[in-house]
Amino acid sequence: MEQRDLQVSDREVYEAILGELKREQETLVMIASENYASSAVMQAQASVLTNKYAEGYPGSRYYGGCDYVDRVERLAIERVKRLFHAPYANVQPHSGSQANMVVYLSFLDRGDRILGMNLSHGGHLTHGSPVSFSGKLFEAFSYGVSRESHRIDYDQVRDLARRHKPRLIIAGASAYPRLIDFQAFEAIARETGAYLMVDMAHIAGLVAAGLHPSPVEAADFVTSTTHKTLRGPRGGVLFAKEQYGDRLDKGVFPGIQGGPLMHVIAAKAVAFGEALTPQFMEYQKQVILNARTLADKLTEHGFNLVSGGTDNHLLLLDLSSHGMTGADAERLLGQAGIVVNKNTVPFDKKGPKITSGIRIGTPALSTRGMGVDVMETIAGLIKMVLENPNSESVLKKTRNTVSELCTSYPIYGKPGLEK
Ligand code: DSN
Repeated sequence: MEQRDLQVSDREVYEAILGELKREQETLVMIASENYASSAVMQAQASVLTNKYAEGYPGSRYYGGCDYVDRVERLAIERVKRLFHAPYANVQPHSGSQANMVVYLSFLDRGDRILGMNLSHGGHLTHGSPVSFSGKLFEAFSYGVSRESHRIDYDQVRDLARRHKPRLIIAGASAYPRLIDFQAFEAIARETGAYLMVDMAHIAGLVAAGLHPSPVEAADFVTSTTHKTLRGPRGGVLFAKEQYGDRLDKGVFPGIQGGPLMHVIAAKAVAFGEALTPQFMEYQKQVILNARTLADKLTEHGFNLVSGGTDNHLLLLDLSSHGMTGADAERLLGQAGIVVNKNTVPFDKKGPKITSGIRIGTPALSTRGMGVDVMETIAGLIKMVLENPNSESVLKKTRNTVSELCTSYPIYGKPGLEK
């Protein structure tokens, strides 16, 4: 087979990738669920392992020639179990949604009741939203945060669980800036006879570093993505109590997936190895410190933060008092080179396409090496842009500062796909 570099063989795709690299280098990525995987992670993902079919599990495959992929999958499993002190792990789910689906389809019957966090209070689509399979296949109920504190209303969770007797309670969130009390969820699940699943996708890196309480002991099942705070390749992973392992393995394959993505599993193994290092713990400390600094500064600048602050890697700004929608704020900040996403805030009167808030996260900027001094600067930039929505000169000045910051904190060495 003739070997040609992508740069030569497919200019269109090459240039699109180069454009994305430039965008990631030249903007401040503050989407709370995004991060920069290491070059080693990307190297593993871009490897020949993409060529291999390996349905089944290490030592028990439906294809020959699996010696090396077996080695890689065993490494990934062993490392991730060590990282989270988990008795069982499955590294094959293609995504967090797939991992959640495996749990539901393995342990629930169609029409069973589930209880998850309201999407507009910070939950996730796959926790029972009517537009997702989770709300279509199961009878979904939702809990939320208290109107006063914006923290999860555990009394409401208990009341709903007692009243509706769900078969599964789901904890975990996509836009919740506070610690989650997994033991409180466990007590409610035990009292009401429900399984407990924790989707720790957003906080997995913090949990791995011991900076957020772990759900592994409290929950029957724990699901996660591997690419958010955990900083691996895009993908999913699943943990459970030992006794559920066989059923979950069958639930992944042949339940809902065919051939595992062995190149992605190799990249997961690399990321889990990185997460076991002391540097990773330092990184996660910085993620939290940066989020707190941003929260404090933005509060000083007169912004209203959902729950008044943050304990983790993200914060939610409620912009109602600034007379601005989340959609407008996302657009304005985007023009200035600060990339965030619009997000509903609890009890939002606006829909998900407009919203009253924005979600801001620090995992990606912390990976670039930015610290609290930069966060203080960025808080000032956010204030300038949002308080001067019609000022071209403010936009220009902000873009210049963003550009200087991005140049000082490169992501993968010099811009360009060439190493
Ligand atoms: N879409 C992800 C997020 O941005 O939080 C959750 O899956």
